[in-house]
Amino acid sequence: MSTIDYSEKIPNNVDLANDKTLQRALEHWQPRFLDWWREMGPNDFASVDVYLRTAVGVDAQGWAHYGTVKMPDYRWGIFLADPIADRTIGFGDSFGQPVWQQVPGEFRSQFRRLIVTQGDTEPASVEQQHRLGHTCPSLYDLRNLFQINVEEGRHLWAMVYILHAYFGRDGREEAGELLARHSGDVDKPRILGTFNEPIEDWLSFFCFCYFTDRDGKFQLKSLAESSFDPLARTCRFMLTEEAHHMFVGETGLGRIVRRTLEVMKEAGSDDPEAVRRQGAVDLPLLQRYLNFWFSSSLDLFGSEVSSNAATTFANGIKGRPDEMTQYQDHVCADSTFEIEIPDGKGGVMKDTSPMRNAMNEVLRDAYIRDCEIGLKRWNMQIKRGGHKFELKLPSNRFRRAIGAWANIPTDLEGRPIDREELDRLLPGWLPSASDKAFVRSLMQRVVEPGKMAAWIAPPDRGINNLAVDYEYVRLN
Ligand code: BYC
Repeated sequence: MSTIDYSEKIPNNVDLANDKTLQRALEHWQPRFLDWWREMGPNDFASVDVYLRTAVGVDAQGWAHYGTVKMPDYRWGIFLADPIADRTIGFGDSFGQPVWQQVPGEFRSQFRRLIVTQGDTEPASVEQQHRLGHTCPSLYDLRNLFQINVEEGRHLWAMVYILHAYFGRDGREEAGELLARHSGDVDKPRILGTFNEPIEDWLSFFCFCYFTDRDGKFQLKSLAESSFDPLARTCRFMLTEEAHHMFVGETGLGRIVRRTLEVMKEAGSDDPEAVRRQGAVDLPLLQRYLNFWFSSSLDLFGSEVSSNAATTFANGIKGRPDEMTQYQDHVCADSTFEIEIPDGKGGVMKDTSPMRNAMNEVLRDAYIRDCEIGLKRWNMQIKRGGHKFELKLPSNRFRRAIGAWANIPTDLEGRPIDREELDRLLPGWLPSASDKAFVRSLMQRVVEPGKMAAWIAPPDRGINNLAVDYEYVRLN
């Protein structure tokens, strides 16, 4: 097991001290990262003490070490999961051959493109969440937001290390660009659509953690299968941290549902107006937020049929999550996958794609199944409360901006409809201006230890076995 060297300016377990050129290059990038954090991160909270988790090792004992830290003093560094001895390529044309410790020249640009796209999302999410701290529903939630922010910062470090260490001058330039693009910037936006959407309230934040961080899980798992071993190892370690982000999303939304059910019971009514009068989130409103963030996150998987996806699979660059345990055929040279595409006449038709070209869709399908788990749980709560309402994921054809269904008007079930009909119905399917104004009105900051905003139930337990009313952030 490799230990993390915290005596270094950049904590790492990659023996950075023995590669002076790389060390110098990363030490040159480090102050630019800190400048970016000050400008774009939760900097209004730079001086507060936060109960944070920091990795001191990459094994089960070391990755979750808790202590009180001021965020700018968080030790962002480079942590790769330990190598797996004699690891071989798990998919594609080179199946069974030894994995690579360097990037093969012919695959350089494909790797770089994926690593840059992955890296771009990490600082983007910190930028999106820049001001949320001011409206936290509790100190417990504030701490979770900051934990996610510092870890997304570290995930940026993970990709920047790979760019610097393995992609020479191109990689250094791309690392610079990762700090130059900004979420929602008109001239230099982030690469993927969802990461330019504003997150101005905590309901959006919890939806983002539930749906968008889950895309992160699937993409990181696919890259953790890569034949380029340093990339696989860095993604494997990132996944341990990513799990907490999805936990925040799932429990956050679950706590909102629980609170709403309490309010419905107290009011003796499930009328949305009655729920709103009590300062809680009515279920149809929650459904509209789910519709928005789920459909946006579906686009993150790319087109249903993609020659990029076929090439990266064939070349052993990007695999499928849990390739070894979930699939029998790891080469997929002759298999096919059935997809549904628009028939050009206002309907839907089935088409058959070579499996390799359909890898984005294979991932998206698995992602949708994973998204359904939380909804089942929340629907059980709603049913147990004696209500008929059921939360649903819209069809994967609804409101798509990427792929075969991009800009094809459909209803929530994915049935193609006229554009006029869509324009008429869409305000009932997505958060309206008045929904957003109402949600904004709920966002009043609550910072007394153990207290929760009126629209969210307390969590079942605190962090690291501490009480829910522990002072997770000392605002001084
Ligand atoms: N918005 O052949 P296509 C995370 C672009 S989240 C805008 O359809 P391909 C996190 C695509 O880039 C995980 N553009 O797709 C979560 C390409 O452009 P170029 C992030 C889009 O290439 C929360 C063109 O359309 N990681 O970690 O097969 C907080 C044609 O592409 C979009 C990754 O995404 C979109 N939604 O696959 C923090 C993994 N979708 O290159 C972090 C790395 C596609 O022709 N990325 N395009 O200019 C990939 O694996 C692939 O790039 C994609 C697309 C899955 C995104």
